[in-house]
Amino acid sequence: MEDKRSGGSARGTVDVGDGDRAANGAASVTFAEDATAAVAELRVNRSGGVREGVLEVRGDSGAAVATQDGPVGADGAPDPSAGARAGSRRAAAPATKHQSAPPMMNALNKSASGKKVVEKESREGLEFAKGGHFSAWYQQLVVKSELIEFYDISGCYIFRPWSYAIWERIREFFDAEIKLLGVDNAYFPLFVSARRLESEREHVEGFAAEVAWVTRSGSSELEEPIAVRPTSETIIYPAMAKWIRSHRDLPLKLNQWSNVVRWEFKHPTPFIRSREFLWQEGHTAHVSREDADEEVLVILELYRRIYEELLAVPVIKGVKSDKERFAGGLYTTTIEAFVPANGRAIQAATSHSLGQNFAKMFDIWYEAGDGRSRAMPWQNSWGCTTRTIGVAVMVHGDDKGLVLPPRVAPVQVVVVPIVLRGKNEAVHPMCLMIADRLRRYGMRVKYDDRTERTPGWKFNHWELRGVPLRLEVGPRDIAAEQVLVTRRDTGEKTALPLQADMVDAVHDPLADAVHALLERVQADMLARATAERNAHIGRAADWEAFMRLLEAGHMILTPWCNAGECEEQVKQRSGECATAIAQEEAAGGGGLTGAAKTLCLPFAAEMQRLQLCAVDEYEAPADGKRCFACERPARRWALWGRSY
Ligand code: 87F
Repeated sequence: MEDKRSGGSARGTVDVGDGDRAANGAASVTFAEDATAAVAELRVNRSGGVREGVLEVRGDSGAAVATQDGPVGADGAPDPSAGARAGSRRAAAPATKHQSAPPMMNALNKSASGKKVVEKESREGLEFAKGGHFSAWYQQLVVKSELIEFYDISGCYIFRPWSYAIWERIREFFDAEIKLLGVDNAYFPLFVSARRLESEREHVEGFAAEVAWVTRSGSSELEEPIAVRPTSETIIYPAMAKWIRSHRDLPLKLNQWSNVVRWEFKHPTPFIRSREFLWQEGHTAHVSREDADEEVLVILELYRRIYEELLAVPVIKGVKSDKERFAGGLYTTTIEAFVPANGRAIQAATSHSLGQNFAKMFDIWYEAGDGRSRAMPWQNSWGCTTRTIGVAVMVHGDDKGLVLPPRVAPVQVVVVPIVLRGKNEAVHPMCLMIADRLRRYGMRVKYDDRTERTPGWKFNHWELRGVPLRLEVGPRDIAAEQVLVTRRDTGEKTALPLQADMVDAVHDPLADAVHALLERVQADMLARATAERNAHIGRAADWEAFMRLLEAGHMILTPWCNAGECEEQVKQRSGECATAIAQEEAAGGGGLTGAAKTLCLPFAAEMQRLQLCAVDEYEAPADGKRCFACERPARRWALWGRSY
């Protein structure tokens, strides 16, 4: 008899009784049957004054639960479960809103017992290749791997436990680190009055179209509409003004873990661009500009660590150009990640110096040490969102599914019993024992002891979900006193000795070896992603070279004049020159354009870390160099690219 580990098919059936439910994994939406009587109406203010685009949520009749108008209709992505296959880059038709599984995918058959069963054969795995139709691959992956469930309001997504657990890991890390910096968590209200929001009109103006408003409760109009927070400066700073009285009240360092709503009209993408998302927003006030400036970078470094150390995604640190910075502040620092599969950069997190701008707006003063004079504090704000998860999925995922970095994986090791008829008595207790040993060590372990699934089916199942290591235990392994470990990232298999006799209260050689392998996977994932990212950074001294690199899906480092009108022109010219593919992306959804923009002006130290240019070059970029676009004298190095 031989182990059935390699030839596993994904075939399986699920008993769904007599109901007509859609099969697992379909991107279909079921309208809530028990919709509450609560009625909410959001009016989206697109143009500052006139409110239009009514989104109405009605639950009283049990009929339509949501209606919606406005440019964002369907989730817009090619229907992940429709017929297009890997390799045909643009084969899929645009989705209709509430996708249900096409008939061929949803075959209901009668089982021997007479109950209806759903053939699961073609439902489990991915039908799109990452290198084929990237956005269809991504949309299907996040659903099939159980990170996301679609929802019946465009741009809103359900975070299933598999993704929420990743967010919890990020949160645990960051929360502990900021507490070491003396930051306290607090919670502020979800709603903000129009008066408050407008007290900051100058910078909110640019964002006004994205602010969602509540205008009604039940059937009565609210006296004054209230906005749902898109960010909390206008909510937090009036409170800070009350709490900051003397220099002894500083520094004041607050953080909030919350959701925010930005009614985006660009094409939504799970995790990457959604109308509601989770984030942390830090808001601090300091006596000196130096302290505030230092904190901006300390936080940026923590964001780098979230990406590089937890998510194994390399990022580039820098400062935003004047055009791209947060208009309410002095300067914005950023970390920029990159998705090689589609040549798109993505802003991964930002840390802002607000200077004294908001202190002026919100009348924040403190009595200085001399007891006579008053001064305004220097403020910062910083934020990192659930976009983190989407970036990691896009960077590491492959044609089999997710590839999760061990540090954030909800399950790090799955134990799969290889059970053969008549020979399995020893397998189950051995699996239990191994899982227990690994858990005691502190690893997150799942023992998949389902008897109705074959080992092969389980292999596919856990590969799709990205579990970093699979441990197989069969009679042959037990006889040989070993387990077979398979890495999700490389597929590499290793036999590890069980060494049960060597286990004592403090030592467990098997757990040591598995843990070391997890660390190796983590390090290799970052190294591979970094090498691939680096292979997509080019340098250009003139327009022609710039466009060539852009079209090849690269980020481009250039000497730049640092002028806003030049940046605007680059955006326009590069958009016009974009190839058919980029133009199609722009027209056909994805909310992506073919145009390039500045991603950041990388810090000198970062240029050195990434070996982006010679030492004497980054110190004096303007020396003899001209702007690649307008040919005026260069002042800065700028990193450009197509971006999310
Ligand atoms: C959308 C609507 C209204 C971004 C918006 O980055 C206002 C805004 O102020 C808005 N989108 N912003 C900038 C947010 C700045 C800042 N806030 C705290 C952050 C990090 C956390």
